[in-house]
Amino acid sequence: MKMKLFIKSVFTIAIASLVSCGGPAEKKESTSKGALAGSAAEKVYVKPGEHDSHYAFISGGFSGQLSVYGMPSGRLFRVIPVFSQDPEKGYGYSEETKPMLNTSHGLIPWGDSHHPDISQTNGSVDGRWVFINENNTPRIARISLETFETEEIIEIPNSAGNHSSSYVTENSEYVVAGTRFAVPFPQRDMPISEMKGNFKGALTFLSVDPEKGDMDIAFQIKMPGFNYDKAHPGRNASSDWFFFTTYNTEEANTLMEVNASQNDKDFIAAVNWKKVEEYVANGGGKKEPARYAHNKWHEEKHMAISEMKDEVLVVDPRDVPGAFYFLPTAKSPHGCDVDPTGEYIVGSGKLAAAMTIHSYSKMVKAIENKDFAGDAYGIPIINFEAVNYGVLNQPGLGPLHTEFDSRGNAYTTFFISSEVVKWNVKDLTVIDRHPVYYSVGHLMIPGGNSRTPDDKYLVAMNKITKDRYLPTGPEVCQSAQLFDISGDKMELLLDFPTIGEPHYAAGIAAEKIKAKSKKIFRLEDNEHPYAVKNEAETKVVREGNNVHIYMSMIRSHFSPDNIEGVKVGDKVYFHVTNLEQDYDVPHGIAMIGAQTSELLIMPGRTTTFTWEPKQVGVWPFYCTDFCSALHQEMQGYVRVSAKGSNVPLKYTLDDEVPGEDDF
Ligand code: K7E
Ligand code: CUA
Repeated sequence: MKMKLFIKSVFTIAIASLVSCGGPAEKKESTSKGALAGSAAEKVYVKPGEHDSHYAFISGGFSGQLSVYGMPSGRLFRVIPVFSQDPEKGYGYSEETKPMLNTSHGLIPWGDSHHPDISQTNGSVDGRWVFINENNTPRIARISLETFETEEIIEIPNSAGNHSSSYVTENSEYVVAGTRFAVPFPQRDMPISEMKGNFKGALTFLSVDPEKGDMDIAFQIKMPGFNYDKAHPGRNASSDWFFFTTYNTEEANTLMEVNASQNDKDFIAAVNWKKVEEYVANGGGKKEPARYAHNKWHEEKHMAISEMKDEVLVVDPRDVPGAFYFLPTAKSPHGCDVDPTGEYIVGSGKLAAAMTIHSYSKMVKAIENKDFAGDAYGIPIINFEAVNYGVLNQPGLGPLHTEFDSRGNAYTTFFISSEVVKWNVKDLTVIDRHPVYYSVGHLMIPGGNSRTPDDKYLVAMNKITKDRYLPTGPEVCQSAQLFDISGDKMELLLDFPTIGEPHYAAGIAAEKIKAKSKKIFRLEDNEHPYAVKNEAETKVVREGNNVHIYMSMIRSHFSPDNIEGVKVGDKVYFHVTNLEQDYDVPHGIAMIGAQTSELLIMPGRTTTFTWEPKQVGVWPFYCTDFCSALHQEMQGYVRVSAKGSNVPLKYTLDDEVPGEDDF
């Protein structure tokens, strides 16, 4: 990783000079022009108390999370915990959320999140859910845009490096998860050197319930053992298709930087998912054993339940003629992007001098005419000339990703030459270029991967910042840069730091989400088995060595707040219900010596943490969230006696047992 970065930065330096002599000279930063800087500031200024016009959901990369920003201000609102534990929110620590991180390998406390994608209706982002993939231990998550919480995580079996994921079809029929690494399918013990022809590449299609969003693995396609890097669904006419870039069509298993860069062209795999769906509906495919976790949040119960599943429906591409083709594409392509019309399929060959743009209508014709150049493992390879719309020559160095506006323009990031290039998709002409600081990966235009881009802003996400911010030791932040793309020229407006490594992002107009954002959980709907609806119901129950505290919290006390009769060796469950029914009145709770995190509990919600006291004494707990003028008074004690002591179990609030007489 370090080595690679080093090589990349050497490249950057070597090539920067190359580009700056060839490229337009007007690229001096707006900081030198007072007037320009002023207008940029106005464009990102959101007055105190006013709202941003857009949400941006930016992946956290190796943080495993998804962060929520406002555009154009670049203000950070929230980090949604998805694949990594988050003590700030108790996610992955509370008994209710731990099952969310369960996998066939056990509880995995960390993940690598890459590509958020917002659900769509009729090819437009609809603001219901965000999907995001975990790369390391292959998983796909679904996040509710009412609660901004992770509602579902499904593990992807037979996959490794879940990277060509998680993209949705035009009506969110499917979320796609493609494997980056070819692996034995199913996994087995075999010599690595026998990879070629024996490893496979799984492309997994997850169905999405149109009402509730619940996911399920519909089918898994056993493709040849290439590396499937990125993916994009078709749009409009091409909407029955899904496209995947591949690299390592050499099927090399060592020193990949050399051995996987031999072929002049790799492929974009075109998959007609409608045909596969039909085949499966007619009984096609074979059930194969596979172990994977399916974790779902149950809103009424306020908890996640993890289920282990044991088989998956596998489709051999050779059994579905007419559904699979390879489109030759230069060279080790990374990004795979389809324009809003659905006609142009852009492959970003990160090692090639030219970008390959394929034509969907040419592809259809070539398939009709069987204009093929042989096959790979039984999948026809379409002749390059027969499918290629054209190439964009020397647009920059190291193209990675492309997004689109609604006016026929594409915007591509160039990692090596550190710039965003705007080009006309039909004419294949470069219109504008703008440097970014530095080494840009993805970029995002709200709806820019859909039929209907909302194209005022573009966010470039950069891997390296070096001198852009105040130094913070050897590790400096990664960052995003906001552009105004409403005019002919891109205008850089703002830099803002990001959390973790921003790979991709998804953006949407705020109106599509704002009004339905949840404010509280209704107490009367709370079916958590340990919930209490009022203080009279609070109690402490001993079951052997387990002590269950049914606790409530309201401004500004806990009930009960004095507990005695707990012993060393007990496992104490704090089941805590926040009785508040007002917006923005969470309470927190933390217990000295607890080996979990604090809990931050929203109004109407019940959450549980465990505590195994190791020492006798009288131990305090307190509210961790400053909730009222009497927040500091929101506290209590648990008396812990020696193992085998006969101090009776007792729990009180204001010296009374809750629920008795005056309660
Ligand atoms: Cu989409 Cu970063 Cu996962 Cu390119 S990847 S940058
Ligand atoms: Cu409740 Cu502070």
